[in-house]
Amino acid sequence: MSQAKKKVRVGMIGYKFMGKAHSHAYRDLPFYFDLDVEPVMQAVVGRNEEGVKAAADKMGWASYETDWRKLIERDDIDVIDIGSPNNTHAEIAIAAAEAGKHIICEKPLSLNVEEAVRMRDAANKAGIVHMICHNYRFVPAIQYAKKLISEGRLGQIYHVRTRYLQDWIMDPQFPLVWRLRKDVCGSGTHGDLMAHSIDLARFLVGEFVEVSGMMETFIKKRPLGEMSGGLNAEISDTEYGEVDVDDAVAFMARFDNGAMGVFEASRFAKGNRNGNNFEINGSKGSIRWDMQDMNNLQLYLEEDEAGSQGFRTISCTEQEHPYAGAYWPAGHIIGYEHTFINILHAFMQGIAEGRSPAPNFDDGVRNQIVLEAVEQSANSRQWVKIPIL
Ligand code: SOE
Repeated sequence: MSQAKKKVRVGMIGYKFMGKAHSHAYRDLPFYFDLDVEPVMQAVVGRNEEGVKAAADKMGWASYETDWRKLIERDDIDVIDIGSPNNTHAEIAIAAAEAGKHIICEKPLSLNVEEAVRMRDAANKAGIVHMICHNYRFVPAIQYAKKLISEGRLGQIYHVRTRYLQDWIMDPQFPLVWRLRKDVCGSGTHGDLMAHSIDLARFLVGEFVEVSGMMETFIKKRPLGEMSGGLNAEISDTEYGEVDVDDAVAFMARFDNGAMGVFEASRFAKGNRNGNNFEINGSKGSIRWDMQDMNNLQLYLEEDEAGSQGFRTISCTEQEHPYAGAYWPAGHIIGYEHTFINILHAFMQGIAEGRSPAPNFDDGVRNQIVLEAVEQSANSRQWVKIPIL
């Protein structure tokens, strides 16, 4: 007779865009993967009772709360999943760690390095399992790129260049929502989009050594308003407020292994809805990847026969490609939502084995250090060295 799996009872904070992605992933996870534990969608939290009740019913949560503190006090909750705005992450995560709950937290980890370090230290002191939700690491094509680079197939890495471009706030009438207010989100495009590119570069290339950056805010005042679901928003007031975060950011970097990096992120790149892409060049080959064609990896290998060399498209949907085999037969593609299933798979297995898989709060701290160094550099117009904390 097979033994019942240990139940891992999840309490999730926030039920909008990321809440929907995480809820879907918890529901589908056991469908695709044989886990060593059984995730249970125990409770969801939101401040608006009507909204959170409807979300719980629709997404399959067994109960709801309107105050995250109640969730942390509950002894039928093992995991706190944080998808609320950035200025809430530190307080919630530290309280959750002190209560002995495992934590998965949306990116960026916090508003600044000081908060991120406190979160990491609290999590490590409590001995709980922790992760930060950099979901793009879990795209099969990116996991495969990591394998190729680790095996030395691209040789010594010389260049990484990343672009993360969107266009959803370009209308000057798009309101001053929480994602555009420094006190709530820490930074704008930088923490929202560039944080992902920094994570991918750390995953695939190495650690940052120094950076030189620039940042720009194109629209300086916006009407007040709130997010209304997905990336939509509604104006709630006739008043205008000052925008105090970046609309676009670019920086250059040096890595510990001698590689050079060029990074660009913007929410002012018309026509780019979620244009997250990069190219890496090594002494023996290159790779290119684009989120809007996420199942494919473009690979150039010098070892290919002369005359047939060139970038070729690898459909990362075969059994050999990490995570791909859990889904469909080769060639049957997966999408954005599966990146969350994959990362939650890593998290649940981490809980089963009592370890914090990468990217965890240590990665969150290192990411935040790079984010902050780029901001310092943009303000001072000087190169800034990356400290190790
Ligand atoms: C909005 O810019 C957003 O949803 C980010 O917050 C996510 O992290 C990114 O993956 C997609 O775009």
